[in-house]
Amino acid sequence: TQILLGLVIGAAIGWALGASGVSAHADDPAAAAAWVTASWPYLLLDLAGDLFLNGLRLIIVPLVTTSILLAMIGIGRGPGVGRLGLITLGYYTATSAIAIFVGLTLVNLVAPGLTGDGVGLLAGADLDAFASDQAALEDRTGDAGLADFLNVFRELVPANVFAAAAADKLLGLICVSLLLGLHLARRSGDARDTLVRLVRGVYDATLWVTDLVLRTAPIGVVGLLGATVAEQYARLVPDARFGAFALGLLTFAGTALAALLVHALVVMPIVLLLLARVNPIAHLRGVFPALVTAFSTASSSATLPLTMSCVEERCGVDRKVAGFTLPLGATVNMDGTALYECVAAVFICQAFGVDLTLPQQAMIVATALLTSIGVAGVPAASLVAIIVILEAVQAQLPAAAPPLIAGLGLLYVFDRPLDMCRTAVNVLSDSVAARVVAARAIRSAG
Ligand code: DAS
Repeated sequence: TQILLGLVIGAAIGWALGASGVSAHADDPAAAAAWVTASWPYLLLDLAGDLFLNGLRLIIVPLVTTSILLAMIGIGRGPGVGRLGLITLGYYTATSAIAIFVGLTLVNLVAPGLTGDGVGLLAGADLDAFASDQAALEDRTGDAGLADFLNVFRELVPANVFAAAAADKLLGLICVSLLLGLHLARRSGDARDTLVRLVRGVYDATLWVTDLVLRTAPIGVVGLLGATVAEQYARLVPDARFGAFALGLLTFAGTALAALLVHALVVMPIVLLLLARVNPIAHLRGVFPALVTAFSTASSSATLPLTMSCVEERCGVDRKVAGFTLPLGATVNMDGTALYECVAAVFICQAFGVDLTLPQQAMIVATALLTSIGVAGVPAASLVAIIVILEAVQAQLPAAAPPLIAGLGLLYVFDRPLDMCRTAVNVLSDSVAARVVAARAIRSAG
């Protein structure tokens, strides 16, 4: 209830602050945003939000490493670990593929109807007016491409675990923890027992810190949401640039949101009922604090401590299963992101009049599935993945074709609110994975 209250209060304060900024600078979104972000209410909200976010990020590395180590030590000796790994990876692949299918279906239903010959949604859009957003996007993603994206998979084997920890590069830490945990599960002796006791001690201390940080969640959510709503409102609402094709952009955002809602409120409950025999309403209530935090932070990784706390304590999932599936899921299982990548890529192609063939859409599906594994659980992480998809399509188009990437700069202005929604779907799917694996692993062990 407190988190829900934080959500409502944060949104209300943010809305009021954003509206004040717009009324102070009605026809100049940049000035309105500057006014908001220099105001003392915003600075206080931003401080509260950052303190909460730092508290969550402080816990991620010790929590991920010790929870996976203990999970592997707990299950690594028995035959179940292989089965548990297979069920987990099978779930991740299947639900991300379903999410992509949901997104593709919706965007194909919506976009051609609006674009007709393909340019309808961007008709009237002076893309040069979005040059600053395009520049901001390129600043953020650099000259990202497939080669850069595959670097993410280089992190699977970190050259230095401390450097990986310092850079929040979780993929490498997870792999090292899985291997070391398996090793410790199959060893015995004093040295091994001492190391296990140390890991357990660090894990318990991390849980204590997690509990402290989570007590501040309501205030943290007010700060995070209030600052985000205020700034986004001031930046987006008065932006006359949208006028000519606001309908097109709102249609894109609406399509993405509808697909995310279908996945969260139809697909996920069906999976919970069929594969975990769990009441979806009870599950959603159990993980609600984590979903609100995911929405407020737009970061699956930062939300991980709360996701683990909700799934273990409010949903009753065994610590070994949660400790294995959730850190892995927060990094490689991103249904919302996979869905969004497809919707954005197809929407941009349609808007530029590029009617995708079935093989090209199949390529988008495969690329989205692969890249969603490599997307980090941090804000706006999927932009690089969408660039990879657009580049793959662009390579198949004639040289005279428009630069698809310019459409992404356009969607970039909307990215934060949509990122908050897709991150909440990512976290929801991670929590459902823990329920499914717990049910299947228990059934196979039983
Ligand atoms: N913000 C990412 C996450 O934390 C998702 C994304 O960028 O699509 O899950």
